[in-house]
Amino acid sequence: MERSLVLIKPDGVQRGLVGRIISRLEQKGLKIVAMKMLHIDKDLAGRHYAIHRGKPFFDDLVDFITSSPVIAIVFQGKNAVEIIRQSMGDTDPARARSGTIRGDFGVDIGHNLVHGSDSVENSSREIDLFFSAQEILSYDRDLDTWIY
Ligand code: DAT
Ligand code: MG
Repeated sequence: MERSLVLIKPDGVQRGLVGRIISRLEQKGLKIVAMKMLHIDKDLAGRHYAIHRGKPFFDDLVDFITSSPVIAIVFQGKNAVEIIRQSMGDTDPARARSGTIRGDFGVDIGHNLVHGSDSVENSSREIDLFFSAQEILSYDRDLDTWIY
């Protein structure tokens, strides 16, 4: 089963949207296998967003993601990476379709509420930045027989 790192960014936590964002992904059928709240420091932000270093928005992005606590979650499921990207919507909430998290809750690209890994390769790199192997739990859900 695929895994994806999801972050509920500082705006999602500050606006009280944590439960609603998690609910959407849970209702889709994805399984939570790790979760924590943390305040990302500059070092972790730089490593998580290393691919964007040098871009014009990089400094603002790091300032934003380190401005207030986030929720970090590992979701697991068949095609979890792609399903989460679809559920999040376009990077720019102004362009994201209705029915997506960004489309329904945001208006500004600098405040787009959630992060989701964009590939399986990046998901394992990102998960390793936020979670130790012991923090990722293995358990059965009875309802999975009704999802798959
Ligand atoms: P995504 O978060 O959809 O994977 P990304 O990886 O291209 O998007 O960019 C990471 C974050 O950087 C994104 O969530 C918001 C910010 N960002 C991206 N492009 C931007 C831009 N043109 N102006 C301002 N912020 C931007
Ligand atoms: Mg990205």
